[in-house]
Parts: sequence; structure tokens; C-alpha cells
Amino acid sequence: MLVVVGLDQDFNPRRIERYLVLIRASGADPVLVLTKADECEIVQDCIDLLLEVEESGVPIHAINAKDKASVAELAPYLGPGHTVVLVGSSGAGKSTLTNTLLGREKMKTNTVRSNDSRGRHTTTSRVLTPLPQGGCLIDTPGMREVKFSGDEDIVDAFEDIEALATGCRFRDCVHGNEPGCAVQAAIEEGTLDEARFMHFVKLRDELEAAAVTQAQRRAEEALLQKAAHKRNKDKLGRR
Ligand SMILES: Nc1nc2c(ncn2[C@@H]2O[C@H](COP(=O)(O)OP(=O)(O)OP(=O)(O)O)[C@@H](O)[C@H]2O)c(=O)[nH]1
Ligand SMILES: [Mg+2]
Ligand SMILES: [Zn+2]
Repeated sequence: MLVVVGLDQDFNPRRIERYLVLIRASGADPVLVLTKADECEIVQDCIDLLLEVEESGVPIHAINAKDKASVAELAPYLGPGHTVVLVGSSGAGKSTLTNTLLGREKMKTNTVRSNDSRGRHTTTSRVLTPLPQGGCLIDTPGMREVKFSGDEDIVDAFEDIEALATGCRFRDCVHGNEPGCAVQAAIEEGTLDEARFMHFVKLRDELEAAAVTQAQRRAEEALLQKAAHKRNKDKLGRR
């Protein structure tokens, strides 16, 4: 899955991290494609910012989606036997990238709002296209938001913290103020970056909240189903 993010006001490391957690949970391999590099003066700073919180080695490409030579570096993902799906906000450049890879204007594209870089939801359905490179590509409509369902796991994204946690005194340590916390010790020693830990905490809390919401929803559904079942039984019983 190519996560397509514009190097304009679309650029948001927190959202990118949520994409990566969701994609890893699905079993697909994420690749980060930063578009509009030709219009951004701080490309390397943006990449550095991502590297700070993202240590799992996701490939990052900063490109000009309108330029054939620039998008050529995506070739390793596009060969025979590969299917890539482009995901990202509206206006990120998914369809622009699709057209450049195809070498023709198959998909309609549209300018973004100048004040906040938002797109106009130009693509409205998913489109699967064979590529001249031999693989297949799916362009998709821009996503309005990226949220967790509650089934995801952040272990893969934070293997370093999970490994440290095995050294905590308590098995259910949340790495707050517990005595004998190996994670806090690593932060104090400087072997674990505090910003990275804070980011882990934020994602963990978001995931927990999503899991609770999901559990409540399932419980409500089960109750509704039980009530419907009873109604049916009563009705049939009367006949
Ligand atoms: N300069 C520059 N402009 C780009 C680049 N990528 C996309 N654009 C412009 O960004 C705008 C939005 O591009 P689209 O390809 O329509 O975006 P999209 O992701 O398909 O948007 P939706 O279909 O709405 O989800 C267009 O005006 C593109 O020309 C890039 O790398 N550089
Ligand atoms: Mg599009
Ligand atoms: Zn701990």
C-alpha cells in the first residue's frame, strides 16, 4: 500500500503513523510516498521528522508525482506480480501519480484549495489499472479521516519498546510511574527517545479507546439481535 501524502498542508506525521499501524494490521506492506517535493523547500526536514517517530524501516520516497523521471524510483513496487493501492487524503496526488505511471491522463485530477491544501474529492470510485511496468495499480477516492477500529496492534511499529517492556517488574506495566519500569529507565539513560515514547503512548491510548468503543458496539448489537430473535419467536409461537 502506497500512502500518498502531499508535502504541503496535507503533511501530518500523526496521521501517517495511523496509516502505517492500520496497514501493518492488514498484513500489507506500507510504502510512504511524499508528493509535491518540487514545491516544498523543507523536504529533508519532513523526512527527518518522520524518521524520528518511525523506526520500523518503512521506505520513504519524496517525489514530484507529475514528473516521469521522479516517479521512476517507485519501479521496485510496480513489477509483474505486484498490486499497489494508493491511499491518502483528497488532493494528495494519487491520480496524478497514477497518470504519470501510466503515461496518459486516464484519471481526472483537480487543484487543491490554496488555504489548506485540501482536495475536492475528484476520484469517487476505486479504479484498478494494469501498469506498463507489469504490475497492477488501484487508485482510490481520498480518505476523509483515518481511525482505528480496535483490532490493530502497535507491536510491529514499536518493537523496541515492546522488547524493553519485557524487563519491567510488572507484567501489566503501563510505563508510567510504576517501580522497576524498564521503559522509563531507558528514557532516563537516553537509550529510548522520549518523543518516540510519548508517541507510542498516544497511539496505545487511541487503540485502547477504539477497542472499548468496538466492544460496546458489539454488546449493543448482540442485545438488539437477542430482542429481535425473541420478537420473532413470540410472533411464530402465536400462529
Ligand atoms: N507540483 C506538484 N503538484 C502535484 C503533485 N502531485 C499532485 N499535484 C497536484 O495536486 C492536485 C491534486 O492531485 P490529484 O491527483 O487530483 O489528487 P488525488 O489524491 O487523486 O485526490 P482525490 O481524487 O480527490 O482523492 C492536482 O492539482 C495535482 O496537479 C506533485 O508531486 N507536484
Ligand atoms: Mg484522485
Ligand atoms: Zn514499564
